[in-house]
Amino acid sequence: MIKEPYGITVSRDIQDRQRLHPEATGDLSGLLSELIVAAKTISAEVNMAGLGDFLGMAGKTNIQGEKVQKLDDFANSAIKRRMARCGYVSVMASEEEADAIPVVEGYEGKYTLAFDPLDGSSNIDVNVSIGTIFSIHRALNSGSVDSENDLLQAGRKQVAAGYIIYGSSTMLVYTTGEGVHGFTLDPTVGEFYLSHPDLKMPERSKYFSTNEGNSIYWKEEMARCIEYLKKFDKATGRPYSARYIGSLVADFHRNLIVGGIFLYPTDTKSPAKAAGKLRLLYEAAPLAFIAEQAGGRAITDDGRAIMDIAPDSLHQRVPLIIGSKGDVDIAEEFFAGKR
Ligand code: AHM
Ligand code: MG
Repeated sequence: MIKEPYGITVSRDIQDRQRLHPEATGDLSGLLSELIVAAKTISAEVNMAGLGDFLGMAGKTNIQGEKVQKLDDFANSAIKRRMARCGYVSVMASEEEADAIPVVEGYEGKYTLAFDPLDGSSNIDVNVSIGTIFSIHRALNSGSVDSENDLLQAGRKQVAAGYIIYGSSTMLVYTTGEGVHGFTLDPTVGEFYLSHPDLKMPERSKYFSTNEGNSIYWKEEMARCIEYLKKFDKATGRPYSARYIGSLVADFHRNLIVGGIFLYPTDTKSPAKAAGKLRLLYEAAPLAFIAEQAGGRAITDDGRAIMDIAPDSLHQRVPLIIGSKGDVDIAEEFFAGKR
């Protein structure tokens, strides 16, 4: 059966939201629209993976003798190409590139864009859901040479954030600070339609999502938290079930829809992970914005709100505890030594 809101396209939704702000110039709407075009291109390519020889490592040659571009390189280029001359963005950061990415000279706009072009890319070869994550800030000094600094702003200052999940269907989920809205791609006409208006995360859940294979490297607080969630206690809805895809967008998306807590804490596996695995600018902060807008929470394992962390570098890592508010509250108490 067709749901009531079917028929509202994402462009219409963006325009309607823009009308609520008479001072808006339309640049943010324009930027989101360009991103959506890139997302459709990536979605089409993801759906063709395997057929188009996109699987596996870059540097291979396909059957026609053409150089094969790895899918995450493709996604990175697709987004950069849309942004380079759109006039809405001044500078970008991508998980795929070490340095800040400038736009074509003369086309600098008033926003910054940080993105993970294809998160969970180790899952591409096994046909598991992957996603694109994006975070948009207002540039501090549009067009200035100090553009990397423009990208280093706290999540709390985001003007928009979202992700596209390439799963059993392709969905766009985004927020501009007025709730969280989900759109499903109808691939036959190439249009995203509003399918999940005003998403709210359940206050408590029955799912935890973490890589238990890392448990020998966890701190005691994390280990005790997970043991607690696995213990039987009918009154508090335990034990929780485990759900872990290993693809952040997919794990987050499930928790957004049905509730859940995702934990990627600091661990002692490698020096890099002493600060967590996931990246602040284009993984943790945008998902934290969405979580908070949907009634959830996102913190580090030392109790800081992800949204309030001032980044010190483009690829900074953070421990990430994110999901249903009641569940994150419980984890916070374990990490603070109160349980
Ligand atoms: P990536 O950016 O290299 O794809 O890594 C990020 C991914 C996330 O999607 C996922 O949550 C996490 O890494 C899984 O890590 P692990 O395999 O250590 O559990
Ligand atoms: Mg990633």
